[in-house]
Amino acid sequence: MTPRVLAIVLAGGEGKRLMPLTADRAKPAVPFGGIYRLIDFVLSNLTNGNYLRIVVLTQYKSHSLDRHISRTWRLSAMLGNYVAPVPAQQRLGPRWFAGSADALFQNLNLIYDEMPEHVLVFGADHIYRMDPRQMVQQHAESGADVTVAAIRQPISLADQFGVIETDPSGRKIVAFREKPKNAVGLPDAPDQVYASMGNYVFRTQALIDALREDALDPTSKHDVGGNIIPMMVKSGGAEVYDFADNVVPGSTERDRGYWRDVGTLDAFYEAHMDLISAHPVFNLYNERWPIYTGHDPLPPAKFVHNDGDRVGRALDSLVSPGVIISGGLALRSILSPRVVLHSHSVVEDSVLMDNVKVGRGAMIRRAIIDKNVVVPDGARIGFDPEHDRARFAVTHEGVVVIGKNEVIER
Ligand code: ADQ
Repeated sequence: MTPRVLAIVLAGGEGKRLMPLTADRAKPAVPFGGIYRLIDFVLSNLTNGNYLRIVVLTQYKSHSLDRHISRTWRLSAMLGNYVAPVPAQQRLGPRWFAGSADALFQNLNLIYDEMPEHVLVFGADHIYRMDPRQMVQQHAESGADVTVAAIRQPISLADQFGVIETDPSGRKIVAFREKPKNAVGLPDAPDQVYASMGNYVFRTQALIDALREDALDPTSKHDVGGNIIPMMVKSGGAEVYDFADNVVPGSTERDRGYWRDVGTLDAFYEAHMDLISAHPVFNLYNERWPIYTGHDPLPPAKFVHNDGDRVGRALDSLVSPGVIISGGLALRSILSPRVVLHSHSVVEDSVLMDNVKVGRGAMIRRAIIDKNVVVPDGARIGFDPEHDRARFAVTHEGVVVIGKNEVIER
């Protein structure tokens, strides 16, 4: 028999480093890859793995996230399945969650309601495919209090992750340091660390006990990575699940092991660029492990030439339903639903979100443009760094980012 499992997705993060994309939506609701939202990836992994009782803990600017979940993620209620967004309910007084462990603590009733054998606690803002059953199986066989999914990452990124040290067997966690400033590399690869992916499987009682103990500690930040996992490491019950061992049905040598934390605008941009090569390292076309999302009933993308010599074209690009390329050109770009490129416009190496309109002769290079922005005729974006910095956000790597509904002067 498969064990009873409750999955909890932590979706309350603010995503400050993704501003302006998170100005009025929670990070897990940020659009990705034309037709998806970040949260679709974790929810697809869980549902493809047949974990069909899922609560999503939200708090910060959760309106568009709630709407997306309730429109898209409707599982069969008749079989007792659900994806339920649960907003911060201030059960324990008039305050928001202090940290992710506090969010879990305040929702312990959801765990008592289900009384599962294991509780999956997964983050909501990563791009990856993972079969969670393989992790749960290792966890159940080992009898650990918690099993933490881990992946090797460059040591330069150590201060963004929970960094894990294991005993010589490679399984038992002997140290877990949340976002350390001076991490030490792995014995076999000094330029790498073993990073927590922010996905955990807990033995239910061990999680309840740890959350209760943490809630009583006035010095705690009530954070899963910062407090709960280190507490379980101390008591000797924490193990690691190596993501390199995960084999997703339908995956290939090429896209196996792909995982991206899109916590910064540059990482968000790079993960998009990973989608568009002829043989992408992240393959959206694996039908044995689909990434689910919601669709408006839009017409197919249309390519027309209406200006004599100008043919509407797209190359090395993802083009969503409802797009019209009318005498414009898209190169190495992601066009979300309802984007329109007018004659003589050129969009290169860019991510255009829902309903962006690009005027006649406008040129866009290395940009992320959020929903509903109208790019005026003849505008230049991504060509003059100084002019761009004066008007828009520009990332460390020089990607121009224009927020939702922003009005662009010519
Ligand atoms: P971070 O992502 O920096 O590191 P955090 O900001 O706590 O940690 O976010 C983790 C998840 O919890 C995200 O999905 C976020 O949306 C959500 N979240 C945060 N606060 C919440 C709250 N109060 N209520 C509900 N949800 C909340 C974490 C781990 C690291 C690990 C990285 C991997 O702490 O150890 O290496 O993820 O990216």
